[in-house]
Amino acid sequence: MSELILHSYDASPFTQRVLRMLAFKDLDWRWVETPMMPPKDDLLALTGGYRGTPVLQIGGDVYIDSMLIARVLERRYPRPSLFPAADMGLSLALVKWADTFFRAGLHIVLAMTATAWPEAFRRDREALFPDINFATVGDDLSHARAQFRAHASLLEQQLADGRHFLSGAAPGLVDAQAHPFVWLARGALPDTAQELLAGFTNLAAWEARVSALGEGARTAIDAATAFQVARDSKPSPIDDIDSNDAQGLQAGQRVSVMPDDTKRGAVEGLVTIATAHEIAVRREHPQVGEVVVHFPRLGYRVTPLGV
Ligand SMILES: N[C@@H](CCC(=O)N[C@@H](CS)C(=O)NCC(=O)O)C(=O)O
Repeated sequence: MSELILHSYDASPFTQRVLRMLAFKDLDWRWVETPMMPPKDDLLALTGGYRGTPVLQIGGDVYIDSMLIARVLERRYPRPSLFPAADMGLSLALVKWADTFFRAGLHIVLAMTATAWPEAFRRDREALFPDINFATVGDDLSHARAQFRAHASLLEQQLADGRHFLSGAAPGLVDAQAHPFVWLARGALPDTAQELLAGFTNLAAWEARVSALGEGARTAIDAATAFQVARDSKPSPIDDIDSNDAQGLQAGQRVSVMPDDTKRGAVEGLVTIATAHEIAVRREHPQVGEVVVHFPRLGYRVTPLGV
């Protein structure tokens, strides 16, 4: 039985990223489907307050964010590598580029569809993206369209020498990062996607190639089964504190950790890992027992709390 338990929903492009990673490594995994909006009591019991998707559980360790999940999968299943061009730092740095690509697609989708969304879902997403004004996002549609095409053109350019994947002959993290935003546009707004991707023949062939790799092998389970796994496991006993930590964090210190882009929720706990790449906190909940919740450091705000 696979140790990998993904808590996610399929409509999320960030979940799709992880599905591509699982595909490239041809992994078996178990799946707990999470709702697209609150209430998400099961997920919150596991994470301690993070409501987003994807979340990867391995025993009593809970990994937040597709980029940290990439590191974890690479560490545990090194072959085939997510970094076929031996460029891990650069590939991971491209997450910030990919976020900008996502934002262009998101603005288009919001501008063209959000007024037709069910009221409760629209309000939830407005709270999730406080930096986007849903009432006026449509005024800038033309710019968002241009940005989306400009981002997609970089993929077309990278593929212009006939390579099969963005890093070369084998698929890697950069493919997994970028592919979901083309997938999102094609699924949500096929006609618009057709216009904005017009003439990008290398990109279209790459898109089909990446999609054809699938998602590994998925087995659906319920949250209770995943919680039992957490209760039966001990989180990995790592205490890894960078002596040069930028915030001077210490093992055992109580902190809160939350994304610095959207309002996906904060998690409180005691620091077990504080490195330039990762922050992890230990916490307990009656349904899951003791777990360690891990986040990337990049893009997550750590706030020290009183004892
Ligand atoms: N940087 C995060 C972004 C995750 C993210 O924003 N996911 C969205 C769905 S695409 C989300 O969690 N939305 C709120 C929700 O589903 O409750 C990652 O790469 O995992």
